Amino acid sequence: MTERTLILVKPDGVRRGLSGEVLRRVEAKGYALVAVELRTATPELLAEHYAEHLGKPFYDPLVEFMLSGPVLAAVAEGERVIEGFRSLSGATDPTTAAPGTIRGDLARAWDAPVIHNIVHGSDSVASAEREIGLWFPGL
Ligand code: D4T
Repeated sequence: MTERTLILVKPDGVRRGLSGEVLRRVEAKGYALVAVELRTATPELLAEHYAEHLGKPFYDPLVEFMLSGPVLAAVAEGERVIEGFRSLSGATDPTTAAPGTIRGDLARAWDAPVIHNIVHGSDSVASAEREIGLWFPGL
C-alpha cells in the first residue's frame, strides 16, 4: 500500500552534515520525497510530537536536544514506506542498531544524556498522519 511517513533528521544529524546522506538512502531505496524543509522546532510542536513520552525521565533532555539546532523535516512516499524507513533507520539504540542502517552506520550515542540517533520516522499509519499534520499542516 502506498503511504507517507514523516522523517526528521535530528539536530545531531544536521550538525554533523548527514542530512544529505539520510535523504540519499531514502531516495536510493526508491521512496519519493514529497516535502523537505529545514526547520527549527518549538517547545509546543515537540510537546505534540512527543506526547507519548511526556512524563518519562528522558522527556526534558529529549526536548532540549531537539531544540539544540535545526532539524530537517521530510515527508517520503512509497509502498510500505513507514515500515521501510524504520528498517533503514535501525534500532533506537545506535549501539545495537544493525550495521547497514542509518543508526548502525552513523550514530554514536554513548556520551549524551539522551539518545542521539540521527533520525526519527513515524511508526504507524496513524502516527504518520498525525505527525505530517503537525510538521506540514499544508500538505
Ligand atoms: P523516534 O521516535 O525518534 O523515531 O525514535 P524511536 O521510535 O526509535 O524511539 P522512541 O519513540 O521510543 O523514542 C523517541 C526518542 O527518545 C529518545 N529516547 C528513547 C531516549 O533518549 N531514551 C530512551 O530510553 C528512549 C526509549 C530516542 C528517541
